[in-house]
Amino acid sequence: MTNPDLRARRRRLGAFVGGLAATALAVTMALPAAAAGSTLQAAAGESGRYFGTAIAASRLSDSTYSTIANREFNMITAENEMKMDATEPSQGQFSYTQGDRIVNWARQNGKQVRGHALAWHSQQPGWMQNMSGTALRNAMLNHVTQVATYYRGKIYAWDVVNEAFADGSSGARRDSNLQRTGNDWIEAAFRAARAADPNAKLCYNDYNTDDWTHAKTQAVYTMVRDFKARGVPIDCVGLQSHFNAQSPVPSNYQTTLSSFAALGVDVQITELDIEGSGAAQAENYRRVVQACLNVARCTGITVWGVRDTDSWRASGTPLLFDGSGNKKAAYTSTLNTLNAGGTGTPTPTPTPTPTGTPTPTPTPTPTPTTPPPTGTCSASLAIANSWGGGYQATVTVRAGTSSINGWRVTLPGGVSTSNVWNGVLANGVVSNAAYNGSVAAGQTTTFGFIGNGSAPAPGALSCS
Ligand code: G2I
Repeated sequence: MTNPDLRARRRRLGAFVGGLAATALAVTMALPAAAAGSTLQAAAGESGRYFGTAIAASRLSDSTYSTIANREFNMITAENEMKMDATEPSQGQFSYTQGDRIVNWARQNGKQVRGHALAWHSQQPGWMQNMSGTALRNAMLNHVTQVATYYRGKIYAWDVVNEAFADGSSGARRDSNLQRTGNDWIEAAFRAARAADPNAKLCYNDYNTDDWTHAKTQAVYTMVRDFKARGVPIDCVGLQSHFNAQSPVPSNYQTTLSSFAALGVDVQITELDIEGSGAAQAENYRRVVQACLNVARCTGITVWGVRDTDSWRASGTPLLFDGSGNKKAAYTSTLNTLNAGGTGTPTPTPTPTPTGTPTPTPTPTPTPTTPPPTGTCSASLAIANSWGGGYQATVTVRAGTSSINGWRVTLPGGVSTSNVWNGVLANGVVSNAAYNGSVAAGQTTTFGFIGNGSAPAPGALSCS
């Protein structure tokens, strides 16, 4: 499961050797040969990424299937077993037997799990399909809360809401019983998921959102940007990326990934499959994998099944292994591309220093040529939502007559929270996240949190 970050290590070694050369020491130091990952998970792990697959619980007893899955993949998505119809077949009666088979298999084999999916217009249980209005909204929120709570601590990322936008050129939300409960159903689902499992990454997941110029892509982008601006808790965008001749890999795919990432969310390729065969299919896989590797916040790739015969569209032979479990050209192309790496280096996870390797001296931080701004700030707290036992607060931070480059807001005494977004909590003080510290004179930014117990009075907070 844990893959050595070989590429980062090679880079550190390179920097170290460069430093020695600069001090004019005649050193001939052979770098270790680049140890290529021999499985998809090992090769993706070289750049700190995961490589996953969808798993069907009913196939785990097939040893060809489970052997490949265990060897190649380190992120697991339940293909159907954690959907609404599977987990709440009767209202208020939750069933986790099939989902647990997959989660347990993953955990026993040292793999992480992507949860799929908490709220969706499709694959609703019959009782929910017939509901509307407030009753449906409450049932959906209860479902999100119950399922995310049950799996709390076991999920790397949840697809909180799946496929909520319409296809075509409208850029509108998809009509559905959930949409008809009010346009805010998506953010309500995200808030409920955050409250239930504060440590899972929360994703919006959709298909036909790969081409940057498509109205649906732009509509999802606009929603995510709005969520980030208003402090709705969202951490990632999932691009399903189901490709075929009618829906090919777009030439601007990397632009789509990097544009979402620039909003301050992770991007994950969540259901990749590409119909085809041979060299053409292999080339399409290469393009998708390379695009992810070139975007630092593209944190992993999941293919939607193991062998072609396991696919929801088996006749299109869209996966990396044939029906007998043999590696296809698309597999080799994917593996080689992962091993060659890209230009988007994720924030490095700490790797142990190899024994006997000198630690390079850190470069001193250059003295700033302009003094740090001295602007003051003010902050005010509002209660966005509350319920028995908890509440959601929004804090607006405003720069005074000068711009500020970083802020710290002291939460009111008695506030209990471990769940802050757009800010970093330490000892009752929230400071800016990496991306929202700079606020121009007179302008504002916001952060939010879910608090336990009763809400504090709204009003001014101390800001420095
Ligand atoms: O349709 C492809 C995917 C699109 N994005 C969301 C994913 O959740 C979706 O996955 C597919 C599964 O791969 C299929 O396996 O979702 C389908 C349903 O929307 C799944 O199909 C269902 C059939 O509809 C059922 O009749 C069948 O019992 O698969 C079930 C289990 O084989």
